[in-house]
Amino acid sequence: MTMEKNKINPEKAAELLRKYNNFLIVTHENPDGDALGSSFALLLYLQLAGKNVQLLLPEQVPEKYTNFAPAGNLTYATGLDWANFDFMIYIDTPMPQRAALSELNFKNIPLPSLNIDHHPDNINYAQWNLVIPEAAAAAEIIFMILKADAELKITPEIASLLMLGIVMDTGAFRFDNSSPQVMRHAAELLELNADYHHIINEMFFSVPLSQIQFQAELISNHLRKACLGKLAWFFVPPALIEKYDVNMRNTEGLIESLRVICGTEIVVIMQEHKMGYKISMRSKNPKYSVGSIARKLNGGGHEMAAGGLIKTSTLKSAEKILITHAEGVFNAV
Ligand SMILES: [Mn+2]
Repeated sequence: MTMEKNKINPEKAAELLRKYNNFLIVTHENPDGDALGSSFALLLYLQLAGKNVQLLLPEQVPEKYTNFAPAGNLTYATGLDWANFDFMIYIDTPMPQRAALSELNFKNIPLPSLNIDHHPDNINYAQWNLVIPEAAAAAEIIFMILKADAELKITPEIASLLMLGIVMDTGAFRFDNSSPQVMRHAAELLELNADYHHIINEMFFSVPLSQIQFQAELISNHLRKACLGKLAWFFVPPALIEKYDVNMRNTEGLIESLRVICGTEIVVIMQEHKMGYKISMRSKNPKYSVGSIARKLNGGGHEMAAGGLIKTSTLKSAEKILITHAEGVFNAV
């Protein structure tokens, strides 16, 4: 198979969905609301179109999202029988190594593939690539594809799943990626009866008390600042995670509690990792790219939201490295 780096538009993607019949959908590790909402929506849509579809997830659906998971056709295995598929779709995945297929050699996947993503650092690795960095969420791009396919109706359930992706990747329309277009798309999804009320209740108004207490203790005892308060971070002690029995998968609320503090510009959650210290970063200001820091620290992502890994053995040196990179970003402006 020739792997031309074909860049395509949503119309062409819709055509590919019509043309093939046996789909394998994959998304990235630690799947978030956008990865899951987009994948579930596409799974349902293709099923309605009478296609065979399998969604391969890197792990069990996180508890927060189990209510949104459609029944059946989800799998966590990596021992796939390629003969069951004739087309593969990557969703929200900037490079194939981030996908759920960790045990496979990506170069040997015997299927034509489509890469649907909005990460600016996407490397256009598939046979067909629909990468729109201006899109706030992969769900927004899936919506464009489904709209381009005039044959099928978008059901309220599919509209809700796409809304879930958009809501989570825009922080319910508070982040910098909340463009006029994504708001128009959200309005259209509401007209298609997306259950916005349910999504907001589940995602933002349903935090377990233990999580709030965990957060309170982190803020009281583990908040650190540098660069005149423009950089703020938590190192999350493993003992604290254990004490409150929290799932560190849901760190969005945690990073929120740093982001809201007056004067902060770059906020970071730092956690132990077998190879050093894992960092998840958010910027409040487009002038300060956390994406640029992440790319220097074994990671990647968007300019305003990114993650990396500081490979060092002590917390002190990890913090020093973080501060140096943040200073670099602040001083460059
Ligand atoms: Mn996304």
